[in-house]
Amino acid sequence: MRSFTNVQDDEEKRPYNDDGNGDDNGNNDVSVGGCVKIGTPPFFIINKYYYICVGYIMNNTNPNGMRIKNIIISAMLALLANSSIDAQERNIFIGNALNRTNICLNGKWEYVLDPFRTESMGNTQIYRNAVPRDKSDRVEYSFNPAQTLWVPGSWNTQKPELMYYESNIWYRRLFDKPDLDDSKRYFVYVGAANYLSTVTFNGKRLGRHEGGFTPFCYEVTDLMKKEGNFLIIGVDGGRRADRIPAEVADWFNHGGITRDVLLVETPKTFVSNYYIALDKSTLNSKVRKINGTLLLSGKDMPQTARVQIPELKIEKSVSVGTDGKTDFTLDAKRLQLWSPENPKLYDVRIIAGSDTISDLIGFRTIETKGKQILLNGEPVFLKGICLHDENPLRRTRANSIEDARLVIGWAKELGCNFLRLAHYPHQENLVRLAEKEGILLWEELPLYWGIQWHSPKVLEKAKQQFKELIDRDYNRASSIIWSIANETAVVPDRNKFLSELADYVRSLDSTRLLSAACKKDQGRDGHPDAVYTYNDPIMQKLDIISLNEYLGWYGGSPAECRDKTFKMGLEKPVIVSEFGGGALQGLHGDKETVWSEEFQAYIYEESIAMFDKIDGLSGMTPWILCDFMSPLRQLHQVQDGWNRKGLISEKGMKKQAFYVLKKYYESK
Ligand code: GCB
Repeated sequence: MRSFTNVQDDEEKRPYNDDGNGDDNGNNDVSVGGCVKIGTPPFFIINKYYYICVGYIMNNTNPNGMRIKNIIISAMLALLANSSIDAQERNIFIGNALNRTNICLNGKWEYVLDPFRTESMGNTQIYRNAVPRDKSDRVEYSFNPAQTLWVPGSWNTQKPELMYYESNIWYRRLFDKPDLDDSKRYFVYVGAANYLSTVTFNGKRLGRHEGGFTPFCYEVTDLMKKEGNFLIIGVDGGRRADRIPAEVADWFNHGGITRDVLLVETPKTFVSNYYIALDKSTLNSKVRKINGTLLLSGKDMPQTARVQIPELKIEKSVSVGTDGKTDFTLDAKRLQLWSPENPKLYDVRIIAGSDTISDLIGFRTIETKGKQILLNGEPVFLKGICLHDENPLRRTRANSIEDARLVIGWAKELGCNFLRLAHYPHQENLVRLAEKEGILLWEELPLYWGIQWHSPKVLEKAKQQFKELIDRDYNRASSIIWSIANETAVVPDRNKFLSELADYVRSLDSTRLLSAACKKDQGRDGHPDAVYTYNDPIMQKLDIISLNEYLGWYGGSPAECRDKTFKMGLEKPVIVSEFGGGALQGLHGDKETVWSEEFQAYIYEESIAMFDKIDGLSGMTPWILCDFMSPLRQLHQVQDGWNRKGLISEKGMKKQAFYVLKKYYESK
């Protein structure tokens, strides 16, 4: 029988914990968040050529003045050639890319490893796609014949030798476009690549994108050829102190191009994105209002665009000014609201010149009143579960509609109407399927352990990642909560950072609620207190107080749940955003035997009973639906690289706790 008397500090028992001081020892990547045009960081380019030149000079055992001079001149010329791209606006966000005319570039891509991140080998940049001109020519890398990786996919789980690889890989995709059309524009769209991507096309650098979970695009119109196009993307999968996430996280760092890659084709002037939502102040009106913003890209402006919702007999002309942007309002009579019980979606069409884009959009409101969350004006209890964006059966990143169906099927069987998409933006397929299936969503950024809160650069990265997520999912009725951080220590730099981020997110989107998974005040004291209090200052900025609490697993015993009460300083709804414990599916013992299914079920029983008494409890998302890959979990024969807190094993087998939670949700 296990004794719990010697269990000390819950926080200290974790494999790693946020001390609130992200170390400042990361390298200084030049790109500051998001799509960065090449040329934005001139020092990087100059440094790189300097490095190549100096490297050559230093290493050349037979120095030849002329040769070195030529190399320097050609490097400077290459620098000038590159900077001519700087002037061009290449990166632009394209919303709803999956539903546009496109060529899917998924499949087998050739690759070259670049473990030292030199970007060039034998003095030739890898993105030049060089091949020896003749038998005496020397090129020190090759895509032909090359090794291949599937895109989308995590490189780690495709080849044993790449399992823990975290440096650079250059991917290449060749394609022809025989029907190349001069009246069109072309964009490379990447659903996500983890973490830092250098995008090049037909030998030109287009830019760098930072952030492993959000989409980005670059325009390639004037570089396209009918034959022999080569798209080369270098992906650096490294963890760094100045990245988001930072160096240590309790999930597997799946590197590479992990989501779809498309070549999107648009008219010269086209609808690049739109933001459409029900105006919550008109919820109870007979004629409700739908607010929208439309963004056009191209030269054909000003012009008139049309917005249609045929099923509601809505057709509205809107004038778009020279800035390519306009706001509009639609009057909607007899609008059916979107809800989990009735996930009604309307076909919304936007027509601008020769461009037509359509999307299935649901209309709902979400707000709080006192300690309640109101969906369409009615209190809702969020019966949720946390999720990582992995398919445990395939043991890799999720990246398809089938992967999304698998987890949504399990969540529905559990009785859920809500998912917490932890700890970073999940694949768009999942968000869209959730909308069709009536599942509400919490979405978040990896603002997790060890973030450099003091760094303005890191704050910019966080803003950029949020912007990209909102650009992608603003129109999704399923998505109701933006969470700005997970379990971060309350220190002044972090409070300032998160406060500014909260304001920023609200300035982009006022149609959703804000939350963050917070810690109790009794941080490092184990579990002696009978009353848990919550006074994290960031809660002032949030709509919902969310808390992670592992009493019974990280310290304390499940039985102690009976003695605890919770005291929130604020009149706001509460979500228990994490609780749980680990169990190896198939391992049985009595309810005090750690790692047994019985022990996990016991934690669930006691925790649920404890949390259910919280005044203002509006939902819970226990940790977690499925066992997930984590390098922090190495207990042999129990974990073997898996965090075992799932209710379902990596083989798809349900553990006892699954049924404990299901029973509770059936009763709610
Ligand atoms: C947490 C973290 C989550 C971990 C979990 C655990 O509090 O938010 O990312 O995986 O605990 O298993 O310890």
